[in-house]
Amino acid sequence: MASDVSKDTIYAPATATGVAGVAVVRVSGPGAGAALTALGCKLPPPRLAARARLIDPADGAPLDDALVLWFPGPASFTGEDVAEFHLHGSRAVMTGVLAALSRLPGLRMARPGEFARRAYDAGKLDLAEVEALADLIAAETREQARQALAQLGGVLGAQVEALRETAIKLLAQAEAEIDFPDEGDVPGGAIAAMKAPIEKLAARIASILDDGHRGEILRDGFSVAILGPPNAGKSSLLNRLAKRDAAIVSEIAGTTRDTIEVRLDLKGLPVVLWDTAGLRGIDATDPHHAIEREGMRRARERADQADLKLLVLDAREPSPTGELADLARDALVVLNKADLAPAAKGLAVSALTGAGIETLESKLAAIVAERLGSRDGGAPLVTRARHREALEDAHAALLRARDLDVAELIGEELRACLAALGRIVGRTGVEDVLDVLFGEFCIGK
Ligand SMILES: Nc1nc2c(ncn2[C@@H]2O[C@H](COP(=O)(O)OP(=O)(O)OP(=O)(O)O)[C@@H](O)[C@H]2O)c(=O)[nH]1
Ligand SMILES: [Mg+2]
Repeated sequence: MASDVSKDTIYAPATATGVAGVAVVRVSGPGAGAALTALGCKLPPPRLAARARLIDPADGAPLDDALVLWFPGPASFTGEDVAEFHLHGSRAVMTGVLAALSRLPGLRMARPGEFARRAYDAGKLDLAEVEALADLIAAETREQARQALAQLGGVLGAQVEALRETAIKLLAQAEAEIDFPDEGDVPGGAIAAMKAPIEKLAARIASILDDGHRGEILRDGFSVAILGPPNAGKSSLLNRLAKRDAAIVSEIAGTTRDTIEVRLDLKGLPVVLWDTAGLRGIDATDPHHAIEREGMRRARERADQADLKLLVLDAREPSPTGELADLARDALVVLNKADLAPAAKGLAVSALTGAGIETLESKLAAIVAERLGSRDGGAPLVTRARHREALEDAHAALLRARDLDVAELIGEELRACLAALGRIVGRTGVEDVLDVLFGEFCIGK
């Protein structure tokens, strides 16, 4: 067994607490096999479920009639020996099994994320995959789950690995130039010859970054700010789209002050709706309007942050003026209260009756899908700001390297590029440079 005996054996419920048909307890570490036998199970064949009557080792009392699984390391999620108990999902059974495990020597309750941490330490997952695992567990919509699954499949890690390989080769060339500067035919020729491949690598990273932030938007939700004059029915529309009474609605103009946020699953796509205070011209100094002014400030802030502005107008007054006319230029304009203005033209809806809402939902979904859809059919690689920052750092280092003419300095920048790329998958990457350097260049010649 490949387990490291210096490590604790950890255990924890793998399923949410509460009453359920089945609840899973996972054990990982050198004592996992002993935990199975201590609770009265024979070690089942690897990766095959076996039925087992679990008993409390303290007094032999029955704990559950369960299924158990045995994953000897290293072919397991954490790379260690892993045991799983698939229990009846009651609090009493769960409590009994956890208590029995806690009394076994060398076993302790896992800390949050500790199983994934061990998988990462064992090289089973790179950092991007650990993040993808977290995203998959948190996914609320179909498309988020798909993206997380692609990431969990290692798409980003594979790309980064390819970029790193190229950068390592370039660094090896720079190092060779430092050690043996005069071996080329033309002085400085080797350095000049590096410019084009460095530029090409920078361009590859730039094309990965040029993705319209699709991955991050899909992960965080596409934000839609609902804007418009007071009383247009913005909050009513939010409630209608959310299918619940999330925001207060009243006939008093200026009802909404704080921004209200609602998350929606719009045809598999994650959308965050922001309801905002109505925008109108008010006296900027009148203290009676202080709260409304603050509400309007927040509304404008949301308008700037949102991925899409949804401008809601009263269908009886469909021609905005001033600030609202400016907003209308790059907003999706909706005419609400169409029940009161049957002749309204454009995207007419009624938050009151529900008329036109399906059309609006389809329109919204189409806009979101278009913004999140890929130009080349591929899933976006960058799903977190952390990836983007690291790739931007790597890109910047390459551009600096391209403009340098001293091998030592070029080497420095290439190392910075490698370090930035390494951060994505969670490694530093100096040792492998040496391997390539000695492997590719015949030092003793
Ligand atoms: N007839 C009709 N009335 C509506 C419709 N939508 C909203 N209303 C009414 O219009 C009034 C204002 O609705 P709200 O949803 O509070 O409007 P708002 O745009 O959020 O207003 P503020 O928060 O004050 O900016 C309420 O009395 C609603 O019942 C609609 O489609 N048809
Ligand atoms: Mg409102």
